[in-house]
Amino acid sequence: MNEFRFFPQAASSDAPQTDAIYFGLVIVSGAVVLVVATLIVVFAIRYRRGTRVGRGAASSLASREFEIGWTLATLLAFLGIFSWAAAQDFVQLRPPPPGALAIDVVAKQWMWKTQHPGGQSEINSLHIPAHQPVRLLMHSQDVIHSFFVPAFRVKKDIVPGHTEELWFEATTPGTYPLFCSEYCGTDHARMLGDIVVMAPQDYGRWLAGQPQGDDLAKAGEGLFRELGCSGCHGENARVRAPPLAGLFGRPVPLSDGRIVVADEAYIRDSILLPKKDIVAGYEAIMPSFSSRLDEGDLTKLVAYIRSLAAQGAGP
Ligand code: HEC
Ligand SMILES: [Cu+2]
Repeated sequence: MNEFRFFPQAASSDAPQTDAIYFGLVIVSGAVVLVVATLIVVFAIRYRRGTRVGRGAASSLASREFEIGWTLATLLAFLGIFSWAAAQDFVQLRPPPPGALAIDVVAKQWMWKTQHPGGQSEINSLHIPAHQPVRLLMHSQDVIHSFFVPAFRVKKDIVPGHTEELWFEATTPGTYPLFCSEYCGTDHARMLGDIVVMAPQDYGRWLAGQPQGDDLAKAGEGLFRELGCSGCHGENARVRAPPLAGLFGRPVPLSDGRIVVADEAYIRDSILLPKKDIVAGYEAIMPSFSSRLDEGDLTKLVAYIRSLAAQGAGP
């Protein structure tokens, strides 16, 4: 599939920094190893049995100051690398830039399912535009998997029951391997995929050519009725349940006094574990839907509720 490479291509905006940190560490560690190994050899020869060299108390050079200085210097060098890595790379990895393209990823034994905002879905592949931040919202349907794209220098474990986020910006069009890097069962080694980075106009053309999957939010609206959500959350419901329009991104006061922001993870938990966070002023009468929904359905429902925020209308 892919030709052998000693070092993976660097195809994301983050890759050069990550590589700089990697090589920085290798060089500093290499230098330390070299000095220590050389000293071991030199001392072994110099102080071998029978040589006539002084073995008395430490000479002035091997003083306490020298030892303290040497220990501090190495410590500071490595602390320096640590803060360099933390400040430049790790911290920057956290919040995705606003306007990032949001793509849903479902991992399961043994495949990757990806879905674009327009509803176009793919299996074991993901097409993305270059030079645009892409934000992945990832879920696992069974066990722990791990999304690993060496060319982008990104890797993130996907724990069932959690919403995991990851973002990157691809820089070079091409096809790059995607691996699962958490042992997840018999066919773990075959849980592979391709990340296809395209020039933005090619991506637009590719999207338009895909079979028009049901728009995610629209499919979610259908489910919302079928599952009976609208029976409680709809306008004419007889039960008292909070209206969901405008919910997404808003802070929600809970009955235990906490205030949480209604993000994707909160909405998923509201559907799967309604007893976990009770909205202040409401009875905990909502049933759990965890046994009736798979990841695909959940993604659709969340997309629907998210779209209500944008329109400001609906149930
Ligand atoms: C039996 C009535 C009932 C049904 C059916 C129901 N809900 Fe609820 N739902 C409630 C009530 C009451 C609350 C507020 C108390 C709580 O947080 O548990 C709530 C809370 C929520 C919240 C959090 C709202 C907020 O303001 O923070 C979301 C999201 C939600 N429901 C979505 C759904 C979805 C999606 C479905 C269908 C799969 C559904 N509900 C089915 C009654 C219901
Ligand atoms: Cu896996």
